Parts: sequence; structure tokens; C-alpha cells
Amino acid sequence: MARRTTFDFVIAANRLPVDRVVGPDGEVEWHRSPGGLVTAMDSVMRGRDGAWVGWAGDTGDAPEPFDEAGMWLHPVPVSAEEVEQYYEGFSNDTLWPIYHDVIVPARFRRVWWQAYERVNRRFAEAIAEVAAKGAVVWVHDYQLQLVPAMVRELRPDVRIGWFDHIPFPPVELFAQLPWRQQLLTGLLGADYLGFQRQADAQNFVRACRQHLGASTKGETVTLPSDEGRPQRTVRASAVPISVDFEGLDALARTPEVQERAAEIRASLGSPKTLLLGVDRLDYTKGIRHRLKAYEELLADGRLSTPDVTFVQVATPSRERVEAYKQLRTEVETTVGRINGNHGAIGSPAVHYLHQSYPREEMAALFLAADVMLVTPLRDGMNLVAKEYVTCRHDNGGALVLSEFTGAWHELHQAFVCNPHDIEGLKQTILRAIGTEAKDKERLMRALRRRVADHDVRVWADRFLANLEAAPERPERRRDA
Ligand code: GDG
Repeated sequence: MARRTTFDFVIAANRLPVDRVVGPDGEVEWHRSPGGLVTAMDSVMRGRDGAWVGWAGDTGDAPEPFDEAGMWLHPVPVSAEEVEQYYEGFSNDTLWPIYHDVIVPARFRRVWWQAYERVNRRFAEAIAEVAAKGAVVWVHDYQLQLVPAMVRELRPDVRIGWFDHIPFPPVELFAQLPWRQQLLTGLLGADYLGFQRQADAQNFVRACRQHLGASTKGETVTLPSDEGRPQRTVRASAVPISVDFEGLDALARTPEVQERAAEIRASLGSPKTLLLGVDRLDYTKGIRHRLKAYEELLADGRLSTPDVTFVQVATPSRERVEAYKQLRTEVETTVGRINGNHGAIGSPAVHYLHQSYPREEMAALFLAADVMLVTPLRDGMNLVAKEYVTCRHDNGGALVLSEFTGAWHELHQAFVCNPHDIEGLKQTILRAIGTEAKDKERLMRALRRRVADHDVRVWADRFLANLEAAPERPERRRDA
């Protein structure tokens, strides 16, 4: 099938929205990945002439571009060494810790930076190849911060937006990065930059003032004219991401999910209180703090099995990065100790699941849990908190939410906690368990209203409207 080779709307993210699956007879199939970004982009892509540029997940040569689910997918090749250096190294062992309050120390390696630059350039070249004249280009996340300026260099005619899924660090932490100026200059190639919270956008603007000497006013950064290029103004503001409320709410209402939720409770011995945690196994998520609080509540006798049980789903993540290996060992040692001291035959105190599950199972778990524990030390947004609320069409359950998540800035009816304050966290968990059902219902109703009114479509529409309304670029004016 002949296909147009350029597109009016181009998305770029580290990963393509599909996973390669090899069937029983060796045939290759592409399955949509379950992530929130994919669902979000579905509604944006619908009715548009769209392409998605990203890594297909295997190292070495990339497959030829192909059509999948109404989208043109353009794979970018990444070698095994680049996975180590650009992805595991610079993205996840340098940027991720710096952007999450240095919960673990960041590691700086010059070869990682070089690979990051090289892979970002490859992404920019692929975007320049598929973008039609005047196209809208939406770049995602911290792995691709150099892409906006690289695309602008190659294609001054396109409109470029970038969205930061993770926090943007305070200027004192950002300052540690040996490549801070290059990163800021890379981002400033965009016309519009979207962040999860206002504080993230402000951190970015402040970093531009301090490290580039740029002039800033409110949400804008103005770059002086340079080498014949006219002055440009870039806007940075908050557009908090959300979930597909309608789709997930409908899933949680299906008889299959409701029956499965009841089955989960029964198979756990029908506890009076089921506590739940669902996270990628990441040190930012506060899993250790949560376990410590729970262990102390059991030791103090303020909670006891089998009345209470705790299910922790810890989805495998970044398993080759040292800090993640260490975290896994610590979490598994702690879970073993808690179960050794407080479990009984047939009723462990913690059900720890280092696995990933289908969407239906996640919805059933959310529906089954009395208290959802979302206790990150730092998190851009945290979609799990919004997903939990979305699944509770019965207005049941209670959400314990860390003040260090983006979600807290919207979900004010949650039981707020500071996960560093173990005593406070224990009190909050007890309060979430002990609050009267009718009061919890009132809180849950308000939380659901907030997420329903600010779903993922609202997020995408707001981002694109801001990109459209971004300060007009002089290049465009000259062309017109
Ligand atoms: C980054 C930012 C920001 C998890 N385990 C399974 C599974 N999940 C799904 C959850 C949720 C998603 O993965 C995780 O999203 P979070 O927002 O909680 O966290 P990050 O992965 O760190 O995401 C974050 C987000 O980007 C979006 O901008 O909110 O702050 O760090 O959707 O449900 N899904 C399935 N099985 C699992 O086992 N199906």
C-alpha cells in the first residue's frame, strides 16, 4: 500500500506505542503497549494525519516504518551500547535521580552524554523526515530534551511542543548537571513547554535565567537574537496529565472486573481491611517508607493480620540499573522480615507481587482495595492515584496520597501524607482506615468529579491549544 511519507502531526517519544510479539509460527505481530501515554495519544491521533517516532524496543537495526492502528509508526534504531549509555545510563542514572530530588546520587559519565546527544539527533532527523511543511511536532519526556532545538535547526517551519512527564528540578539540583546549558538550550528549541505542575515550569524558567542569562517574565523565556536569528519567546506552563476516565470507569463497571474484585478479596481470606500499593519498582515511589510504616503498625499492635492485609504490586523496572537492583533486594528483604514476624499460615501480612498484570486485573485490584497507598518521595504526577479514583464507581475506598506527587495538587480530598514522616504516615493510614464510610464516600465522590472533569482528553487539548497559541515564531512570520 502506497503511503504518504510526511504527516501534519508527529509525536516523538522514547518508545513506540507498540510491543513486538513473535507468534507460535515465528510471525511478528505488534501489540499496543498498555501505557497511559498510548491511551492519551489515541484520542489525539483520531481523525488526524499522524505519525509516531520512537524506539521499537529491540537493539540493532530498526524495522521499516509501518502502519498500525491508524498511525504511521517510524522506528528509530538504538544499539545495545546506546541502550546502556543513552537509556539506562544518561536518562535513568543521571537525569532521573537529578529530576527526582537526588533520592539516590546521580552518576555522570561523559560517554553517556555523548550517546544521549547522538540518539537525540537520530530522533530529530527521523522527525524532520516525516513532518510535513508546517506540521505540529509533540516531543515527550526527559529522554528527548535535545530534540526540540535539533528539529528547529533542521526544520524551522514546524511547530514544536515538549511535555515533561517527570518533575523539573529546583535550580540548585539542576545545577549539578555538567550539561545543564545544553539541556536548557535543547528545550528552548520548542515553541511551548508543558509541565505537570506550575512549580516545575517555574523551576525551568528560573534555570534559564540563572544558567543562560535569559530574560524571563512570568511563564516566558526570551532569547536574544543570535547570529542573524531573530529574538524568540518560549512559554513554559503547567498542563497536568490525566487518565482516560470514561474508558477505565467503564472497564471497572463490567461484571467480569467486579466479580474478579470479589474473588481477590475472598482469596485473601476476606480481610476487614485490604491495603494496596501499585508502582513500578522505583526508589521514587516510597515503597520502603510505606513498608516501614506498615511494619511498625503491626509491631505496635495497631494493625494485625488476618484483619488487615497488604498487597504490593511492584512492576519490574530498569532491572539492569544498579540502584534498582539494590532497591529490589531491600524491598524483598523487608517483605520477608514482615511476613516472618507478623504472618501466619495462610495469611501473610504482605502479598508482594513482582509482576505486571493486564489492565482488567489492575482495575479489579483497585476495586477490591479499602485503602490505596500512593506514597512517592517525588513523582511528576502519579497516574495510579487517578486510576484508583476512576475505578471506584461505588464511591468506596480511600486514597492515601503523598504531598510530593503532582496528583496531590489536584486531589485535595485524599488523605495527604509526608512519606518521610513515618509517624505521620502511620497516623494517616489509621485515619484512612478508621474514617466513617459516609465521610469517605463524600471524599471519593469529590475526587472522582475532579478526575472526570480533567481527564486525559482535557490534558491533550490544553497542551495542543497552548502550543497553537504559543508566541508566534519570527521564522513563520517571515514565511507568511
Ligand atoms: C511517569 C511519571 C507520570 C503499573 N504496573 C502495571 C501497570 N502500571 C501502570 C499504572 C499507570 C502506569 O503504569 C504508571 O504510571 P505512573 O504515573 O504511576 O508512574 P510512572 O511510570 O513513573 O510514569 C509519572 C507519568 O509518567 C505520566 O505522565 O504520572 O509521574 O514518573 O498507568 O496503572 N499497568 C498494567 N499492569 C501493570 O502491572 N496494565
